[in-house]
Amino acid sequence: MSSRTDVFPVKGMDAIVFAVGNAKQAAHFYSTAFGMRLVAYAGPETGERETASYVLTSGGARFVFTSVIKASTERGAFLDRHVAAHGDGVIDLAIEVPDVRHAYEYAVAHGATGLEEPYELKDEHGTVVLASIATYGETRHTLVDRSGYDGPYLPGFVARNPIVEPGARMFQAVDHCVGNVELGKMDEWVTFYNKVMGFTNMKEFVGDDIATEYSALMSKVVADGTRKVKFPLNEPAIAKKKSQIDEYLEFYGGPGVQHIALATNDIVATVRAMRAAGVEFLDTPDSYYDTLGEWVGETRVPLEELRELKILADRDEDGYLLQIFTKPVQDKPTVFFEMIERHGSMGFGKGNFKALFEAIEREQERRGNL
Ligand code: TYF
Ligand code: FE
Repeated sequence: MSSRTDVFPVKGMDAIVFAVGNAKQAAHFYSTAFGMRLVAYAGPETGERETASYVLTSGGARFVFTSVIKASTERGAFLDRHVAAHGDGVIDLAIEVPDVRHAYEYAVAHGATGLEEPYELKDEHGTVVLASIATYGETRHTLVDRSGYDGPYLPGFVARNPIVEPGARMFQAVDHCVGNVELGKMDEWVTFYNKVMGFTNMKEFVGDDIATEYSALMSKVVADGTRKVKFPLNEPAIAKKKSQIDEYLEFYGGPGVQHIALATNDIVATVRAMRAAGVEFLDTPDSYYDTLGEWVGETRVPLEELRELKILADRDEDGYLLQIFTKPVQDKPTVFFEMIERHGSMGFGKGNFKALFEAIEREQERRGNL
Protein backbone atom coordinates (compact mmCIF):
# COMPACT_ATOMS: atom_id res chain seq x y z
CA MET A 1 0.00 0.00 0.00
CA SER A 2 1.46 3.40 -0.86
CA SER A 3 1.94 5.85 1.97
CA ARG A 4 -0.43 8.24 0.19
CA THR A 5 -3.37 5.86 0.61
CA ASP A 6 -2.30 4.33 3.93
CA VAL A 7 -4.54 5.90 6.58
CA PHE A 8 -2.40 4.65 9.46
CA PRO A 9 1.23 4.23 8.35
CA VAL A 10 3.39 2.12 10.68
CA LYS A 11 7.11 1.43 10.66
CA GLY A 12 6.91 -1.84 12.62
CA MET A 13 6.76 -3.12 16.19
CA ASP A 14 8.61 -0.79 18.56
CA ALA A 15 8.67 -2.91 21.72
CA ILE A 16 6.80 -5.59 23.61
CA VAL A 17 6.48 -4.52 27.23
CA PHE A 18 5.92 -7.15 29.92
CA ALA A 19 4.83 -6.53 33.50
CA VAL A 20 6.50 -9.27 35.55
CA GLY A 21 7.02 -10.22 39.17
CA ASN A 22 10.80 -10.23 38.91
CA ALA A 23 12.22 -8.18 36.04
CA LYS A 24 15.80 -8.87 37.10
CA GLN A 25 15.33 -12.62 36.69
CA ALA A 26 13.26 -12.18 33.51
CA ALA A 27 16.13 -10.18 31.99
CA HIS A 28 18.43 -13.05 32.91
CA PHE A 29 16.13 -15.70 31.38
CA TYR A 30 15.67 -13.83 28.08
CA SER A 31 19.44 -13.27 27.95
CA THR A 32 20.49 -16.86 28.56
CA ALA A 33 17.56 -18.80 27.05
CA PHE A 34 16.54 -16.48 24.17
CA GLY A 35 20.01 -15.07 23.44
CA MET A 36 18.87 -11.46 23.91
CA ARG A 37 21.13 -8.54 24.72
CA LEU A 38 20.44 -6.28 27.69
CA VAL A 39 20.87 -2.74 26.32
CA ALA A 40 19.13 -0.34 28.72
CA TYR A 41 17.86 -0.04 32.27
CA ALA A 42 15.87 2.31 34.48
CA GLY A 43 15.51 1.82 38.24
CA PRO A 44 16.45 3.21 41.64
CA GLU A 45 20.11 3.68 40.64
CA THR A 46 19.00 5.94 37.77
CA GLY A 47 16.46 7.93 39.74
CA GLU A 48 13.41 5.73 39.01
CA ARG A 49 12.45 4.63 42.52
CA GLU A 50 9.12 2.94 41.82
CA THR A 51 9.98 0.37 39.14
CA ALA A 52 12.88 -1.48 37.56
CA SER A 53 12.82 -1.90 33.78
CA TYR A 54 15.21 -3.92 31.64
CA VAL A 55 15.35 -3.47 27.86
CA LEU A 56 16.61 -6.39 25.78
CA THR A 57 17.04 -6.66 22.03
CA SER A 58 17.67 -9.31 19.41
CA GLY A 59 18.12 -7.76 15.97
CA GLY A 60 15.11 -5.48 15.50
CA ALA A 61 13.06 -7.11 18.28
CA ARG A 62 12.85 -5.25 21.58
CA PHE A 63 11.40 -6.58 24.85
CA VAL A 64 11.00 -4.52 28.02
CA PHE A 65 10.50 -6.18 31.43
CA THR A 66 9.13 -4.03 34.24
CA SER A 67 8.63 -4.86 37.93
CA VAL A 68 7.35 -2.74 40.77
CA ILE A 69 9.77 -2.14 43.62
CA LYS A 70 7.41 -0.10 45.77
CA ALA A 71 4.32 1.47 44.30
CA SER A 72 3.93 5.18 44.96
CA THR A 73 1.96 6.40 41.92
CA GLU A 74 -1.03 5.22 39.92
CA ARG A 75 1.33 3.63 37.41
CA GLY A 76 3.00 1.54 40.13
CA ALA A 77 -0.37 0.51 41.55
CA PHE A 78 -1.51 -0.52 38.05
CA LEU A 79 1.58 -2.67 37.55
CA ASP A 80 1.23 -4.29 40.99
CA ARG A 81 -2.40 -5.07 40.30
CA HIS A 82 -1.63 -6.30 36.77
CA VAL A 83 0.90 -8.84 38.02
CA ALA A 84 -1.43 -9.94 40.84
CA ALA A 85 -4.36 -10.37 38.43
CA HIS A 86 -2.61 -11.83 35.38
CA GLY A 87 0.81 -13.09 36.41
CA ASP A 88 3.66 -12.16 34.07
CA GLY A 89 2.14 -10.80 30.89
CA VAL A 90 2.26 -8.27 28.09
CA ILE A 91 0.96 -4.80 28.94
CA ASP A 92 1.98 -3.01 25.76
CA LEU A 93 2.38 -3.92 22.10
CA ALA A 94 4.13 -0.68 21.17
CA ILE A 95 4.09 0.27 17.50
CA GLU A 96 6.54 2.58 15.78
CA VAL A 97 4.79 5.15 13.61
CA PRO A 98 6.10 8.10 11.57
CA ASP A 99 3.60 10.56 13.05
CA VAL A 100 2.26 9.92 16.56
CA ARG A 101 -0.16 12.85 16.62
CA HIS A 102 -1.74 11.82 13.33
CA ALA A 103 -1.92 8.15 14.39
CA TYR A 104 -3.45 8.97 17.78
CA GLU A 105 -6.01 11.37 16.35
CA TYR A 106 -6.97 8.93 13.61
CA ALA A 107 -7.33 6.07 16.10
CA VAL A 108 -9.45 8.02 18.59
CA ALA A 109 -11.61 9.51 15.80
CA HIS A 110 -12.29 5.93 14.63
CA GLY A 111 -13.37 4.56 18.00
CA ALA A 112 -10.20 3.85 20.01
CA THR A 113 -10.07 4.67 23.72
CA GLY A 114 -7.23 7.12 24.30
CA LEU A 115 -5.09 6.33 27.36
CA GLU A 116 -2.29 8.89 26.95
CA GLU A 117 -2.56 11.89 24.67
CA PRO A 118 0.55 12.63 22.60
CA TYR A 119 3.49 13.69 24.79
CA GLU A 120 7.25 14.14 24.42
CA LEU A 121 10.14 12.71 26.40
CA LYS A 122 13.49 14.46 26.03
CA ASP A 123 17.07 14.01 27.15
CA GLU A 124 20.54 14.65 25.73
CA HIS A 125 19.88 11.99 23.03
CA GLY A 126 16.89 13.83 21.60
CA THR A 127 13.10 13.61 21.71
CA VAL A 128 10.65 10.70 21.54
CA VAL A 129 6.95 11.30 20.87
CA LEU A 130 4.48 8.84 22.41
CA ALA A 131 0.75 8.31 22.87
CA SER A 132 -1.28 5.27 23.97
CA ILE A 133 -4.59 3.68 23.07
CA ALA A 134 -6.37 0.74 24.67
CA THR A 135 -6.85 -2.64 23.03
CA TYR A 136 -8.22 -6.00 24.30
CA GLY A 137 -8.19 -6.71 28.05
CA GLU A 138 -5.71 -4.49 29.89
CA THR A 139 -3.35 -4.39 26.92
CA ARG A 140 -2.41 -1.13 25.22
CA HIS A 141 -0.74 0.08 22.05
CA THR A 142 1.75 2.84 22.65
CA LEU A 143 2.46 4.71 19.43
CA VAL A 144 6.10 5.74 19.26
CA ASP A 145 8.11 8.09 17.04
CA ARG A 146 11.80 7.75 17.90
CA SER A 147 13.12 9.27 14.67
CA GLY A 148 14.46 12.25 16.66
CA TYR A 149 16.24 10.11 19.24
CA ASP A 150 19.49 8.13 19.38
CA GLY A 151 19.57 6.92 23.00
CA PRO A 152 19.42 3.26 24.12
CA TYR A 153 15.61 3.19 24.57
CA LEU A 154 13.74 6.17 26.02
CA PRO A 155 14.72 9.25 28.02
CA GLY A 156 15.13 8.09 31.62
CA PHE A 157 16.93 4.89 30.61
CA VAL A 158 20.68 4.39 30.74
CA ALA A 159 22.73 2.05 28.56
CA ARG A 160 23.59 -1.29 30.17
CA ASN A 161 25.99 -4.02 29.16
CA PRO A 162 24.74 -7.54 28.31
CA ILE A 163 24.17 -9.89 31.26
CA VAL A 164 26.07 -12.63 29.46
CA GLU A 165 28.02 -12.12 26.26
CA PRO A 166 25.41 -13.14 23.65
CA GLY A 167 26.39 -15.86 21.20
CA ALA A 168 24.85 -16.16 17.74
CA ARG A 169 21.59 -14.19 17.49
CA MET A 170 18.61 -16.51 17.93
CA PHE A 171 16.02 -14.29 16.22
CA GLN A 172 15.96 -10.94 14.42
CA ALA A 173 12.43 -9.61 14.52
CA VAL A 174 8.94 -9.95 15.92
CA ASP A 175 6.89 -11.75 13.27
CA HIS A 176 3.42 -11.50 14.85
CA CYS A 177 1.68 -10.96 18.20
CA VAL A 178 -1.44 -12.96 19.00
CA GLY A 179 -4.32 -11.89 21.24
CA ASN A 180 -6.85 -14.12 22.96
CA VAL A 181 -10.27 -12.50 23.38
CA GLU A 182 -13.54 -13.72 24.87
CA LEU A 183 -16.09 -15.97 23.17
CA GLY A 184 -17.93 -14.07 20.46
CA LYS A 185 -15.55 -11.07 20.55
CA MET A 186 -13.08 -11.96 17.79
CA ASP A 187 -14.96 -10.15 15.04
CA GLU A 188 -15.39 -7.05 17.21
CA TRP A 189 -11.63 -6.85 17.66
CA VAL A 190 -11.00 -7.53 13.97
CA THR A 191 -13.34 -4.62 13.21
CA PHE A 192 -11.50 -2.51 15.81
CA TYR A 193 -8.19 -2.95 13.96
CA ASN A 194 -9.90 -2.44 10.58
CA LYS A 195 -11.41 0.87 11.70
CA VAL A 196 -8.91 2.25 14.20
CA MET A 197 -5.67 1.36 12.37
CA GLY A 198 -6.87 0.68 8.84
CA PHE A 199 -5.48 -2.86 9.16
CA THR A 200 -6.80 -5.39 6.65
CA ASN A 201 -7.62 -9.06 7.08
CA MET A 202 -5.12 -11.62 5.87
CA LYS A 203 -6.46 -14.66 4.11
CA GLU A 204 -5.45 -17.14 6.79
CA PHE A 205 -8.12 -17.81 9.38
CA VAL A 206 -9.57 -20.63 11.44
CA GLY A 207 -13.29 -20.75 10.77
CA ASP A 208 -16.22 -22.66 12.13
CA ASP A 209 -15.37 -25.85 10.26
CA ILE A 210 -11.86 -26.31 11.68
CA ALA A 211 -13.03 -24.98 15.05
CA THR A 212 -15.55 -27.72 15.68
CA GLU A 213 -13.44 -30.43 14.05
CA TYR A 214 -10.31 -30.09 16.14
CA SER A 215 -9.00 -26.61 16.94
CA ALA A 216 -11.54 -25.49 19.59
CA LEU A 217 -10.74 -21.91 18.58
CA MET A 218 -11.57 -19.41 15.88
CA SER A 219 -8.90 -17.12 14.53
CA LYS A 220 -8.50 -14.21 12.12
CA VAL A 221 -5.43 -12.14 11.26
CA VAL A 222 -5.24 -8.38 10.77
CA ALA A 223 -2.14 -6.61 9.44
CA ASP A 224 -0.99 -3.19 8.33
CA GLY A 225 -0.67 -2.47 4.63
CA THR A 226 3.01 -3.42 4.53
CA ARG A 227 2.44 -6.64 6.55
CA LYS A 228 5.14 -5.60 9.03
CA VAL A 229 2.70 -5.64 11.95
CA LYS A 230 0.53 -8.76 12.09
CA PHE A 231 -1.99 -9.41 14.84
CA PRO A 232 -3.86 -12.74 14.83
CA LEU A 233 -6.87 -12.77 17.16
CA ASN A 234 -8.27 -15.94 18.74
CA GLU A 235 -11.55 -16.65 20.48
CA PRO A 236 -12.66 -19.94 22.03
CA ALA A 237 -15.00 -22.17 20.06
CA ILE A 238 -17.77 -24.18 21.62
CA ALA A 239 -16.20 -27.56 21.08
CA LYS A 240 -16.31 -31.00 22.64
CA LYS A 241 -13.45 -30.13 24.93
CA LYS A 242 -12.48 -27.03 26.90
CA SER A 243 -10.74 -24.70 24.49
CA GLN A 244 -7.09 -23.80 24.99
CA ILE A 245 -8.36 -20.21 24.71
CA ASP A 246 -10.75 -20.77 27.64
CA GLU A 247 -7.83 -22.16 29.62
CA TYR A 248 -5.82 -19.02 28.85
CA LEU A 249 -8.70 -16.66 29.70
CA GLU A 250 -9.30 -18.47 32.98
CA PHE A 251 -5.67 -18.42 34.11
CA TYR A 252 -4.78 -14.99 32.72
CA GLY A 253 -7.96 -13.57 34.17
CA GLY A 254 -9.26 -12.15 30.91
CA PRO A 255 -8.13 -11.29 27.38
CA GLY A 256 -4.47 -10.71 26.66
CA VAL A 257 -1.46 -11.56 24.55
CA GLN A 258 -1.22 -15.31 23.98
CA HIS A 259 1.94 -15.74 21.93
CA ILE A 260 4.69 -13.77 20.29
CA ALA A 261 6.21 -15.21 17.12
CA LEU A 262 9.90 -14.47 16.58
CA ALA A 263 11.47 -14.60 13.12
CA THR A 264 14.72 -16.50 12.76
CA ASN A 265 16.72 -17.34 9.64
CA ASP A 266 18.21 -20.48 11.18
CA ILE A 267 15.52 -22.23 13.17
CA VAL A 268 17.70 -25.33 13.63
CA ALA A 269 20.52 -23.43 15.34
CA THR A 270 17.97 -21.44 17.34
CA VAL A 271 16.06 -24.48 18.59
CA ARG A 272 19.28 -26.33 19.43
CA ALA A 273 20.55 -23.35 21.44
CA MET A 274 17.24 -22.79 23.20
CA ARG A 275 16.84 -26.49 24.04
CA ALA A 276 20.41 -26.54 25.37
CA ALA A 277 19.48 -23.58 27.60
CA GLY A 278 16.49 -25.50 28.97
CA VAL A 279 13.60 -24.00 26.97
CA GLU A 280 10.74 -26.50 26.63
CA PHE A 281 8.96 -26.92 23.30
CA LEU A 282 5.71 -28.64 22.43
CA ASP A 283 6.20 -32.23 21.38
CA THR A 284 5.23 -33.48 17.92
CA PRO A 285 4.48 -37.18 17.33
CA ASP A 286 6.71 -39.15 14.97
CA SER A 287 3.67 -39.89 12.80
CA TYR A 288 3.64 -36.19 11.75
CA TYR A 289 7.04 -36.65 10.11
CA ASP A 290 6.07 -39.95 8.44
CA THR A 291 3.76 -38.04 6.06
CA LEU A 292 5.32 -34.55 6.11
CA GLY A 293 7.55 -35.05 3.06
CA GLU A 294 4.52 -35.99 0.91
CA TRP A 295 2.83 -32.62 1.26
CA VAL A 296 5.58 -30.17 2.18
CA GLY A 297 8.30 -31.50 -0.12
CA GLU A 298 11.89 -30.35 0.16
CA THR A 299 12.81 -27.69 2.72
CA ARG A 300 16.15 -26.15 3.66
CA VAL A 301 16.27 -28.50 6.65
CA PRO A 302 16.43 -32.28 6.14
CA LEU A 303 13.28 -34.10 7.29
CA GLU A 304 15.27 -36.09 9.86
CA GLU A 305 16.50 -32.89 11.50
CA LEU A 306 12.95 -31.50 11.66
CA ARG A 307 11.89 -34.79 13.29
CA GLU A 308 14.76 -34.72 15.78
CA LEU A 309 13.99 -31.15 16.89
CA LYS A 310 10.15 -31.41 16.55
CA ILE A 311 10.04 -28.49 14.12
CA LEU A 312 6.83 -28.15 12.08
CA ALA A 313 6.70 -27.26 8.37
CA ASP A 314 3.96 -25.91 6.12
CA ARG A 315 3.75 -24.96 2.45
CA ASP A 316 1.33 -22.76 0.50
CA GLU A 317 1.29 -21.19 -2.98
CA ASP A 318 3.87 -18.55 -1.95
CA GLY A 319 6.46 -20.82 -0.35
CA TYR A 320 7.02 -22.61 2.93
CA LEU A 321 7.66 -21.93 6.60
CA LEU A 322 9.24 -23.78 9.51
CA GLN A 323 7.87 -23.18 13.01
CA ILE A 324 7.93 -24.47 16.58
CA PHE A 325 6.10 -23.47 19.77
CA THR A 326 7.47 -23.24 23.29
CA LYS A 327 5.47 -24.39 26.25
CA PRO A 328 4.16 -21.50 28.40
CA VAL A 329 7.15 -19.61 29.83
CA GLN A 330 5.63 -19.15 33.30
CA ASP A 331 3.75 -21.51 35.62
CA LYS A 332 0.39 -20.15 34.50
CA PRO A 333 -0.64 -21.72 31.16
CA THR A 334 -0.63 -18.31 29.46
CA VAL A 335 2.07 -16.59 27.37
CA PHE A 336 4.27 -18.69 25.06
CA PHE A 337 6.53 -18.10 22.06
CA GLU A 338 6.78 -19.32 18.49
CA MET A 339 9.99 -19.41 16.48
CA ILE A 340 9.34 -19.09 12.75
CA GLU A 341 11.58 -19.28 9.66
CA ARG A 342 9.78 -18.07 6.53
CA HIS A 343 10.69 -18.96 2.96
CA GLY A 344 8.09 -17.08 0.92
CA SER A 345 5.01 -18.18 2.84
CA MET A 346 3.06 -15.34 4.45
CA GLY A 347 0.84 -17.82 6.32
CA PHE A 348 0.74 -18.96 9.92
CA GLY A 349 1.07 -22.74 9.50
CA LYS A 350 -2.50 -23.71 8.60
CA GLY A 351 -1.32 -27.17 7.56
CA ASN A 352 -0.02 -27.69 11.10
CA PHE A 353 -3.13 -26.58 12.95
CA LYS A 354 -4.34 -30.14 13.61
CA ALA A 355 -0.95 -31.43 14.87
CA LEU A 356 -0.36 -28.23 16.84
CA PHE A 357 -3.73 -28.09 18.53
CA GLU A 358 -3.49 -31.79 19.44
CA ALA A 359 -0.09 -31.09 21.02
CA ILE A 360 -1.55 -28.16 22.98
CA GLU A 361 -4.42 -30.37 24.16
CA ARG A 362 -1.98 -33.02 25.39
CA GLU A 363 -0.37 -30.30 27.52
CA GLN A 364 -3.78 -29.06 28.71
CA GLU A 365 -4.57 -32.64 29.75
CA ARG A 366 -1.27 -32.94 31.66
CA ARG A 367 -2.20 -29.78 33.54
CA GLY A 368 -5.63 -31.21 34.36
CA ASN A 369 -7.39 -28.48 32.38
CA LEU A 370 -9.11 -30.45 29.63
O1 TYF B 1 -0.38 -17.35 15.09
C1 TYF B 1 -0.97 -18.26 14.58
O2 TYF B 1 -2.06 -18.11 14.04
C2 TYF B 1 -0.32 -19.61 14.54
C3 TYF B 1 -1.26 -20.69 14.92
O3 TYF B 1 -3.35 -21.11 20.03
C4 TYF B 1 -1.75 -20.70 16.31
O4 TYF B 1 0.82 -19.60 15.30
C5 TYF B 1 -3.01 -20.24 16.59
C6 TYF B 1 -3.54 -20.37 17.84
C7 TYF B 1 -2.81 -20.97 18.84
C8 TYF B 1 -1.52 -21.40 18.60
C9 TYF B 1 -1.01 -21.25 17.34
FE1 FE C 1 1.63 -17.77 15.57
